[in-house]
Amino acid sequence: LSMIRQLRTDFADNRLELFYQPQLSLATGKIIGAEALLRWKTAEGKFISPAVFIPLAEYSGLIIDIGNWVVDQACQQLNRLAESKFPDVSISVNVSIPQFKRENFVSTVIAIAQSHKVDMSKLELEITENVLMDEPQIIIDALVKLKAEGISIALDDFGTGFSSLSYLQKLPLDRLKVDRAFVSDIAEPGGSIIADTIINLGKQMGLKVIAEGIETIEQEAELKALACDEVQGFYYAKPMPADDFFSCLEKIN
Ligand code: G
Ligand code: G
Ligand code: MN
Ligand code: NA
Repeated sequence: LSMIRQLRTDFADNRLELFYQPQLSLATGKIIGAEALLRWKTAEGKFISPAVFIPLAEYSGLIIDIGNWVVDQACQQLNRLAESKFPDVSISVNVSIPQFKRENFVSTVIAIAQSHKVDMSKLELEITENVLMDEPQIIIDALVKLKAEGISIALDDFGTGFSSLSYLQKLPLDRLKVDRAFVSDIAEPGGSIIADTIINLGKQMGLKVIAEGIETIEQEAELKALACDEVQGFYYAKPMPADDFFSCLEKIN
């Protein structure tokens, strides 16, 4: 409980920061986007992982205000990108289930994006398949509305959750993210079967496929052999502050 109180205070005091992890095209080696990832910077300057505090934010309802702030921050960086030499670079933000369940979630996201006049197609929302567990039709309707505004949708952690493949076709998706659980053993004998299958599934559905959690050159080579489109992982870059991400773009693109 005291940690929730601390999170509320620190959020109000601007102690949350969005980091950005580059996403690269395997064909060109250029950065094509970034995933925005929250970090909580304590007064002592320590960073606390969202794996620790996102569940608290969800439980306490704080995730609504934090989530809106995340979209706002990402839109600010999108406008910086639009004015830079890299206007085609996109930004993805993670959205948790309680955010999606709010009646005004869709209109709020659209209002924030419109207030910044961003190119909607450069903003991507990452959802997990678990979002479909309770009321799939409500979620599908919400995604269709976001899509109609031009916002992109990615399915994150694909294959690790509790949803049925039958929903996959009903979702207005742009990208499929191959979870790092299916990348970690990809360079071992027999270790690439699931990644191969997910990549083919995504491509046959007309989606871009991005693999995450790439840590070695061997994993990259295997993903190239499997014709995966895009990659993200510590092998390329860790999540970093916005200014570092722009330096990274200057260096790589
Ligand atoms: O950055 P890290 O790997 O520690 O992130 C851990 C988890 O926290 C991931 O599942 C990620 O999706 C989630 N996460 C990170 N940033 C955000 C955010 O801005 N909003 C939500 N809802 N989840 C986030
Ligand atoms: O659940 P989600 O896919 O949003 O989680 C993203 C998380 O994965 C982030 O917290 C990020 O820090 C982490 N991550 C990104 N790249 C790598 C990697 O190459 N290896 C590992 N172990 N974690 C990674
Ligand atoms: Mn993600
Ligand atoms: Na993931």
